[in-house]
Amino acid sequence: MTPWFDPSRVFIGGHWQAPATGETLPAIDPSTGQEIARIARGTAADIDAAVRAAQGALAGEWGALPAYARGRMLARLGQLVLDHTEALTAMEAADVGKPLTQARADVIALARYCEFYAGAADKLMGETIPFQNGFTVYTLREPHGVTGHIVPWNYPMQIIGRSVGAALAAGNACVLKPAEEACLTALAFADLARQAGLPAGALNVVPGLGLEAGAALTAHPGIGHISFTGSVATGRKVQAAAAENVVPVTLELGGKSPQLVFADADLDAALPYLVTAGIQNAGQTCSASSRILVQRSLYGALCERMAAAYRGLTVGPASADLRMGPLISARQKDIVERYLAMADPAHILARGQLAADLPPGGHYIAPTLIAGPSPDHPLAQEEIFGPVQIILPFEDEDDAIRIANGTPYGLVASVWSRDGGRQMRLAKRLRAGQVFLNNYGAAGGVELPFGGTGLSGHGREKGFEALYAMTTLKTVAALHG
Ligand code: TXE
Repeated sequence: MTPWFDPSRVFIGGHWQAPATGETLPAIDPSTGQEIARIARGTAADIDAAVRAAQGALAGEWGALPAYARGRMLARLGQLVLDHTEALTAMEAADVGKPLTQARADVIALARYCEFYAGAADKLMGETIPFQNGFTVYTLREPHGVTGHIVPWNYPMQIIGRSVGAALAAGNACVLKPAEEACLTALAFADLARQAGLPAGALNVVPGLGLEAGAALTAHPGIGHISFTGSVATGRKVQAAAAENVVPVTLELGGKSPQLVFADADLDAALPYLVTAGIQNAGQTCSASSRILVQRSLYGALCERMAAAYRGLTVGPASADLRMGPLISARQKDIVERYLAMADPAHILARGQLAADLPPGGHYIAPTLIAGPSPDHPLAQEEIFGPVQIILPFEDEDDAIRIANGTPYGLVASVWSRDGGRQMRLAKRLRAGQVFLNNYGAAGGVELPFGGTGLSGHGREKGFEALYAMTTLKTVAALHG
């Protein structure tokens, strides 16, 4: 896997250039622990140059484009992403450790975001508002200006698609800071944007460390909106930085999302979702389902069926394309192992297996299914961000809601039941930004507004809601008699 561009450079104002310090950071393959590239170590000076380039784009060619022309460029960009499916798949698999099938799905999702926002760009409308006689009042949706995008390492392409795609469609110019652990596909996206003819400065990509490039981006007074996906701790810092400049911020901070399985559920239909939602991307998914809540009468049977499914899971390098690859880093593996050490061995229902002959430097961990121990235990309360699922019994709807809503998070939730009334009741009572009825994840749904409540963050991405978030509303009141 050799990128077709030079990842030791930053992409600013339509050009590849050396970062201001000339320094680089290693890109590590999580499957092997080996260095696969050197990436630019952007700092405050590069961020400042990127913000200025974005401001220039807004004052120049990009800012002058009509909405349909922005959409046309995004459509071209989406097609270029599709044309590079295999190259991007290999790059993401090597950089993030995703099994090839999952990396390929992320490429397709990125293309879908480009397509969706390409089509939406010229359909973002204001309203006319009935007002006093003699007035005509209407609203205009205008871009914030320069938007900052801080992206984590778990789904780089999907998160870039949903946040940068919406921002560009709405007419903003973007400065993107990908995660230091995984930024190759962000840089590839920049080059594809160049190839698609995006005017210089409309999209700028500056890799670097969170405390250097990331903090500089959130503190920059030229930024009009910040989108952040990552940890709660960093999210707090990002919101504080946004408060200094009094700019809006969208925060997506993960969760502890439950699936509620009632005794009348179609278990055969549910089982694949119950397991996959916990182990996809090695559990490093903001909307991972890390809690399975089961009605008491079904608890023993479901524990057995899930345990059997876990024993059939094998973890291997991304290139082996198994259902699970490595974790992103030694640090992340350490976090997950510390949580596993909290579990009473008697409560561990099943573990998957590690493939034979794993590369020695990879960050592998066997997926683990744990019974209980109780809804308020740290294992059932905190985001582990690894392939660990906790399975807990509940008595009835009230008990299920008490446990499901009993964490500080509220990202997504699902209900498995054949009872339509129960589905509707629980969809209302669950504390979550998305609720799935007899499914989980709705296949990623680029069209579906996504975001959380509580410690899961605030603001919505995806769908049309993201376009509203990426604009500011102006009301025009004309008095004409
Ligand atoms: O996150 P950070 P990390 C959770 C998950 C994981 C934990 C730690 O539980 O175990 O966070 O992961 C940039 N100003 N999630 O350390 O620090 C950083 O460079 C501005 C959940 O990777 O939040 C990267 O680009 N930016 C999650 C991004 O923030 C800063 C996805 C995320 O890093 C910064 C990832 C600063 N001061 C982790 N410090 C999800 N919601 O899906 C860091 N960054």
